[in-house]
Amino acid sequence: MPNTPLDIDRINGDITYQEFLVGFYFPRMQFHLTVDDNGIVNCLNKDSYLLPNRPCLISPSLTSSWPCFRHWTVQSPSGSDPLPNWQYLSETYGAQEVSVADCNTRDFSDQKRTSMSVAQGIETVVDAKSSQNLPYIKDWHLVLQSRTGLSNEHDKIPYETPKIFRDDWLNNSCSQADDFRFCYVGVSGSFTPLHRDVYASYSWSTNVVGVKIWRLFPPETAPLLRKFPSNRRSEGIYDVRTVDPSIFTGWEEAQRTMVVIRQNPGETIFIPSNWYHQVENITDCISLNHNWCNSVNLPCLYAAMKDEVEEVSAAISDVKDMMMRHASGGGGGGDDDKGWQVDWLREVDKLVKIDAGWGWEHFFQMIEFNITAKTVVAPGYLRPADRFVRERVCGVVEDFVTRDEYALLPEVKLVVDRILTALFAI
Ligand SMILES: O=C(O)CCC(=O)C(=O)O
Ligand SMILES: [Fe+2]
Repeated sequence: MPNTPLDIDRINGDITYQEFLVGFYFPRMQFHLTVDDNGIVNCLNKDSYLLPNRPCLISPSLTSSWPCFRHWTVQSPSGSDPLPNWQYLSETYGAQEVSVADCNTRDFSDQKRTSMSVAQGIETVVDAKSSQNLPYIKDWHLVLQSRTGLSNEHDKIPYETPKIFRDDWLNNSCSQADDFRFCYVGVSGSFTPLHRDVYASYSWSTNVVGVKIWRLFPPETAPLLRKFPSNRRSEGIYDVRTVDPSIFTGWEEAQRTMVVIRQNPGETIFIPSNWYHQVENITDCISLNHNWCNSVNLPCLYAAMKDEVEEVSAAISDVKDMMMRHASGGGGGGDDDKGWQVDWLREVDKLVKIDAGWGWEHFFQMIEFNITAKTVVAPGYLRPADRFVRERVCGVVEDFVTRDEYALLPEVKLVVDRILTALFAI
């Protein structure tokens, strides 16, 4: 029998960064907290979110000044919650590119996706309302694509990142290709299957229109959400509403940790690192969300990268054997030995990039870019103290310099060494 779902904190949008980071009572205690293997702080004060990695739901006052609430909505004839202004969205952003998921068609752990223009995507969504179809516009890079071709400022910048989320290293990267700022547009009934966010990043998501149900599971529950709990690569639950407990034997136990949240129009949810979540649109919905990271969850991202490398290495261990045999067969000495190891690390790195989206070089470039003063996007009062940042980055670098990738991949070593130099300046 399912237990009563747990709840999360509902907080006032006036929350300050210090309260969000570490809590009201211990604003200067960031250095004295104990940290577990994933960098999660065992914080004395549970009334905070970023350091203890706890989710929360924030009231509409956090985002009420956003222009999109005015321009993207129309009043409903019945006087209830505003509805999407499909015509405005299509006329303004119609030429941009999106992927549209068909929520009725599973594709491994995701849904079947089709690329199209925003105009076509919106037409698909509007047409679906008189059918059984469940189209869902996902991962629309609205901010990135709105930089050009729009004349009104409120269309170019329809919202601004709330202050408490400004310390964002993922979207402050050197490469234009990296953008994790999305708009989601779906019909009532559309959904996003159970997942953890990319690179173990955080997410924040604001409903501009509509109501969503979020089902959350804390990071410790992750093994129970898999077919074979001890095998990280085994199939995961796709839809928590239709789980077969004879296949997912941990499900009954997992359910006891599930948190079910109703997110109303204007509300913002904060999803911490490694929290699994499934999202269901109860009405037609438009939401804005960012995946983000900073010094606080950096250890989670680093741990996720190491796991990924380990998993890929295990999956292609036969290639390693082959490379080793080939090298020793060639009558090589020490240098040959190093040669095959470099090839092996590059092979793993290549696959990690394909699977996870980035490799070590890119990961450390992101860190370098963000600890270099000129690129910092958040002012001092919207990020942890410099000393905390330095300790966080040092922890990651100190571990990494013991790895083969540091010793054998010069392009990665170069970036890490530059970080070590930059740390002195913090
Ligand atoms: O709104 C959705 O359907 C998915 C959003 C999500 O997974 C996120 O914000 O992390
Ligand atoms: Fe997500």
